[in-house]
Amino acid sequence: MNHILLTTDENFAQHCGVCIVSLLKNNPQTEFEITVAVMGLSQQAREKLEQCVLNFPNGTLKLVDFDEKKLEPFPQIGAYRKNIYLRLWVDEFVAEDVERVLYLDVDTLVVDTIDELFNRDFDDFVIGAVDIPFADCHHRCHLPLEYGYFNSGVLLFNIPRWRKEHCRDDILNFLIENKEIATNPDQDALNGVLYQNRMTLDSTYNVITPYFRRSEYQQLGHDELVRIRHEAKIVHFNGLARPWFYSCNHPYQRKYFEYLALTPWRDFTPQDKSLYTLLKKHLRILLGKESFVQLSDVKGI
Ligand SMILES: [Mn+2]
Repeated sequence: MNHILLTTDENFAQHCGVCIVSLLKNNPQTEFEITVAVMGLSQQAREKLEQCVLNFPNGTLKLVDFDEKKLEPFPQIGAYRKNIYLRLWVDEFVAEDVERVLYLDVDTLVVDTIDELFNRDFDDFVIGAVDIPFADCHHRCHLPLEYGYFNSGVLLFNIPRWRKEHCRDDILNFLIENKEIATNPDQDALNGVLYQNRMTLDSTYNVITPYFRRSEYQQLGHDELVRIRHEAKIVHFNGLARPWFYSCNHPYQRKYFEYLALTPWRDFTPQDKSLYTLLKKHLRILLGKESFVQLSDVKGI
């Protein structure tokens, strides 16, 4: 049994459901116990999330209510809401004997098999995560230059070590000491505390938005960019590239709606959908002004 953690509030429940469906649909040979830690979620949204797993024999869902009081000592930084810290309680959301948990941001889609993450040797690490190329956060986060800086949207947790080494307490201390500089709060703190105990996962496990822009990450080289786009396993709609906005031209927007159709939120209509945005969306592509590559370019279809 493989364990997955997601966290959501009412606003992101739909995206959480889409992410769950994408995971189960693309990993039919793997069984998952999915824990969703929630804060202030309506009964209606709870029922919808539960319905998301019903058509899949390979997934069970457990909703856990998070006690907001636990967040009190954590600083509120910038525009970030404190619910970004929920993932840090990963060890409390799963049973005592669980050793490995994959945390997924709800703005991700699982688009391929990921069972390899659960089978690889991981004992020497506390966490597994994907590098952000050319991240310029080392000075800000007091990181030695030889270590990469990882994105916190996809995290593989070694639960016994996370628990034993009191990582959550260390992260809280880091945040209290560095609240002026930790402008990506949870991500900076995870990097700041765990950089020496992190397994670097291949970029295909957290393909962030810039990989799909025509003009970004060119320094990685054409072959590497094409490899990561083609072999993407987890796509992360980070930054402003939200597929639930109609005007977004991220190549995986189509996939978002494909999985959305398998959830109780299937009747969702993007707020910005209009004749104007429809024309603009397609004209951008026709006129060669779109910064995103197309899914046909990515997958050769
Ligand atoms: Mn995210």
